[in-house]
Amino acid sequence: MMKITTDFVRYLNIFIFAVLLGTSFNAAQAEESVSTDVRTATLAVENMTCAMCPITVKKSLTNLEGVIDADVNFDHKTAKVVYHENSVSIEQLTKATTNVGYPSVVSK
Ligand SMILES: [Cu+2]
Repeated sequence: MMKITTDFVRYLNIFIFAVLLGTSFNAAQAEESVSTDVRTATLAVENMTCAMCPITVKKSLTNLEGVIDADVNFDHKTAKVVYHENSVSIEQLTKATTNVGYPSVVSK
């Protein structure tokens, strides 16, 4: 009876260790593939003349493969873009807004 209990506890410990090992391994893998190439760029965007313009600018950016989100601010005439730098370049970002009539450059 005592032996069974000890074996069970030992088995349980090994099981918990394996689960923890698996969890930390998966977390490290996920971080490598998802987080490390995520960057934020702020673009200064020209030609936005009304409150509808930011919608077109945002769409031109978020349509690009590798862009996670674009926050376009009409008052500040900026577009804050979150993107995967391994998938899309800053040149592609500025070109995308320029192609729909809103030339942009990287600000700071
Ligand atoms: Cu407009």
